[in-house]
Amino acid sequence: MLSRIDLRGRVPSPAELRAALPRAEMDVDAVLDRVRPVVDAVRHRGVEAVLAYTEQFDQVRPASVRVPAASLAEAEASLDPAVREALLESIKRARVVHADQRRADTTTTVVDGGTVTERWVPVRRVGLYAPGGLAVYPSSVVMNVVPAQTAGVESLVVCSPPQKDYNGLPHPTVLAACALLGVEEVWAVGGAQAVALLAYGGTDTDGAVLESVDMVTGPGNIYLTAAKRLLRGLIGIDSEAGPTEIAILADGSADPVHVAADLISQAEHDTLAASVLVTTSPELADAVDVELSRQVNATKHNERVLTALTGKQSGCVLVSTVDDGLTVVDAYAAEHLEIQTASARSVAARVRNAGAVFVGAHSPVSLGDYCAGSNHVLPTGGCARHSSGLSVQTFLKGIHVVDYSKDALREVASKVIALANAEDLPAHGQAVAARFQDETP
Ligand code: HSO
Ligand code: ZN
Repeated sequence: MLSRIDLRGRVPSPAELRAALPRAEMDVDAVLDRVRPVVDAVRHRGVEAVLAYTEQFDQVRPASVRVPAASLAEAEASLDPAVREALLESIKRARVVHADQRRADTTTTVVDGGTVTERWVPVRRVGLYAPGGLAVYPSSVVMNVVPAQTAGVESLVVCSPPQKDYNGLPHPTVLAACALLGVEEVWAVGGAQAVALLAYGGTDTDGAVLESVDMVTGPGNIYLTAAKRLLRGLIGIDSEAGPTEIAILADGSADPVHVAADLISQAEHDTLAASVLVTTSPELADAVDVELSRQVNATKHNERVLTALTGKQSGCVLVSTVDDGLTVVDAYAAEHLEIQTASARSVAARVRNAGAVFVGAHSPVSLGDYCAGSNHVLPTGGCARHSSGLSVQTFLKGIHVVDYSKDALREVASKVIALANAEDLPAHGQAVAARFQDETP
């Protein structure tokens, strides 16, 4: 079922590998021209434009865009008890992990009387996006809200697309997740309109005001991603989310039933989702193929899964050794990487590039999607080479606080003046010299 690339006996360079490995194409630039007018209209016409686009794209016109407090309470009250318990567990575990991520301020004494402090300060107001589309994602509400709250973000708004079937409100499970997390401000808006409204602010039909935010995070479709790209700078963003990816590095010790199930689990998200197996064992590759055919038939979203698994973004790479496998998965830099080999922990410790690593036979990606405590908003499309998943750090900015006494400044004054002169910026040097004018040289 998976197309095969045989790299046994030769490991290309990382750059060659990147070109050779299967990958989904998501051409965000190609939709920028379609998204720009949406962003401009929301900038100039606010909620009126949001409602017009919502009608066009979501086929529904909510009475108001701000979700009433009563609807949040109602969604929480009517939540299935098992889902409620599961969401609370997911929140609890995420909170425990994210609480440990908070960076401490550091103060360095550079010289006597001269210190530099790095003070970590939360972004004041953020907009968090929970997508609609093929599935609903209350779990993504948890993954966005928990790190923001843990960072100490003061003001937080969630946006999620209005649903035709729910009277123009976001999906009730999304609303219930907001309520369980203590989020009070939720707006029923999706896609590019949501990012534009968050960036520029607006006033609802009933006078409720959405104050513009400093930062927007959360995954969404290509149009939302394009809007983030257009508005980056005016607002901060997390990394751009593309279709989800799972790579599995496995040897002959892996269980083909588990490997196939995990590849299918992420293929379920999207026809463009990527499922990649990298293995030293042709026997495992064959057994996984057999299992995939069996399990795909039985899975609910089999059409979507089959399209994803047989798409050019998915495949199986044969390698000679686990070391070569590591070279391949590092070049691929998957959003999710499972290590299903002997001594999985020590193999995992050598991974350089992955959004998240799942170690051994009992740490499937779905665990991380919901209840491991880790975050599931992770870099895709190879961005794991340079970026991290969402964390408390995403919502903190480091401020350098420079505090020098007169003596400490005097000690280094000649160096500052020399560098300023070398850059032909003598006024820079003068700003230091002016402090010592009364002193005889
Ligand atoms: N695997 C997705 C997250 C998710 N899965 C949400 C289920 N719900 C991207 O990390
Ligand atoms: Zn998932």
